[in-house]
Amino acid sequence: MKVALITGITGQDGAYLAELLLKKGYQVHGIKRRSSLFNTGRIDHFYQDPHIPDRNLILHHGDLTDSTNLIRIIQEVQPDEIYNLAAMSHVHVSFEEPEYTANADGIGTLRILEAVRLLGMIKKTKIYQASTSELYGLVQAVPQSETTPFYPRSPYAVAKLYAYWITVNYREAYGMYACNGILFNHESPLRGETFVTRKITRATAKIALGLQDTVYLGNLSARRDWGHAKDYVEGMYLILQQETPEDFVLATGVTTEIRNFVKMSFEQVGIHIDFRGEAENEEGFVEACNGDYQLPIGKVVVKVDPRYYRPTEVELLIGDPTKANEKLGWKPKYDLQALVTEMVASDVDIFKKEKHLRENGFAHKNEFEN
Ligand code: NDP
Ligand code: GDR
Repeated sequence: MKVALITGITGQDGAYLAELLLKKGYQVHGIKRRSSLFNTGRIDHFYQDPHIPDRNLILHHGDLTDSTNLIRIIQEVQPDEIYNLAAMSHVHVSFEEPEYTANADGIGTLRILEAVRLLGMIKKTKIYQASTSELYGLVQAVPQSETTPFYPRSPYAVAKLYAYWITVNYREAYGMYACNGILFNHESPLRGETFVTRKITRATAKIALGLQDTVYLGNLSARRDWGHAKDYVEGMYLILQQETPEDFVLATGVTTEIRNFVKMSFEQVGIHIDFRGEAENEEGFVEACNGDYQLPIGKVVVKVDPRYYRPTEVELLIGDPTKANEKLGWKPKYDLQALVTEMVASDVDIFKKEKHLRENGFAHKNEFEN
C-alpha cells in the first residue's frame, strides 16, 4: 500500500486530494494545525475514528513553522509521496502578515525538503510543491507557461518564489524527486469563504434569499484563469507518477474578469446584474430578475470598497497547460460555467438551511466577512 503525507489536509485542495488518494488505495496521513475550534469540516465526511482498526486516514498535529515536528512526522510516516499544500494562502492577508507568510510558505517548504534529506529518504520519497500562478505577477507574457519569467507581486508570491526555487534546487543538487505544480486559480464549493469566487457565490445565495443586501468587492477588472479543484488534484497526483521529476502548469487556458464572474453567479438565481459604466467605484445593480428570487430592479447589490484593493495587484492570469496535456494526459473536465453552477447551488443549499434556522429562532447573525 502506498503511503502519502498531505500538509494542509484541512484546506480545499487537501480535502479533495485526500479523498482521491484514499479512492486509489493509499494510506493517507495528514498534518493539521491545533486550533481552538474544530478545523476538519472539509474532511469530516471521510474522517476515520482513531479507534477503527486498519484505518487508512491518519491525522497528525503539526505546523510548517516547526522543523522538529515535521522531521518526527516524516520519520514516523515514511511516506512514498509528500504533497506540500499547507500555506498561508491568502494573497491580500500576506501584506498584513508578510513575515509569517515567508516562514510558513517559503521556509516551510525548505523544512520538508531538508527533513527528507536528513532522514536519508531521498530515494524513497517524492515531493509535490504547491506552486502558484501568482509567481507570474506583473505580466511579462501571456499565456503563461513553464518558461514564462516570474515577477511576484505580493509577500505571498515572493515566499512561494523561494519555495519554487528551493524545490528545483533540491532536485538538481541531491537528485530528489521534487516537483512544482504551478497551479492557476482553482475553486469549488469547499473554497475558503474570503477568496473572491466563494465570496461572490455566497453573497449571491444570501442576497437572493434576503439574508444580505450588498456585497463589497475590490478590483473588478482583474482577470483570472479559474478551474475546479477536483480537476487540479488529479493533476497533482499525475505529476508525482512520472518517470522523471518535472514542473508543470495546470490551467484551463481561459481567463475571465471578476465582474463577469459576478454576472455569471447572479445569473444562476435569475438575477441579471449591470455595472454602471467604467468609473473606478462602479456599482452593480439589478437589471432584471426573473427567477424564484425577487429583487427590485435598480437595487444596488454590488459595491466597490477600496479596502479590498491590494497594494500591488496581479491583473491578468491565463495559463498554457500544453505540457500537462501532452505529458500527463491532463485536461480539466469542468469549465467555468459548470464550476459557477456547482458553487452557487451549494451555497444556496447552505443558506436555505440557515434561513430556515434563523426564521425558527435557532440561529443568529454572526458573520465576519473579509
Ligand atoms: P487553503 O487556504 O484552503 O488551505 C491551506 C491549508 O494549509 C489549510 O489546511 C491550513 O490549515 C494549512 N496551513 C496554513 N498554515 C499552516 C502552517 N503554518 N502549518 C501547517 N498547516 C498550515 O488553500 P488551498 O487548498 O486553496 O491551496 C493549497 C495550496 O495550494 C496552498 O499552498 C496554496 O498556496 C496553493 N495554491 C492554491 C491555489 C488555488 O487556487 N486554490 C492555486 C495555486 C496554489 P487550517 O485549515 O488550519 O487553516
Ligand atoms: P488570488 O485569489 O489572489 O488570485 O489567489 P482571490 O480570489 O483572493 O483574488 C482574485 C482576484 O479578485 C480580486 N478581488 C477580490 N479578492 C478577494 N479575495 N476579495 C474581494 O473582495 C475581491 N474583490 C476583487 C483580487 O484583487 C484578485 O485580483 C488565489 C489563492 O488561492 C492563492 O493561494 C493562489 O496561489 C492563487 O489563487 C493562484
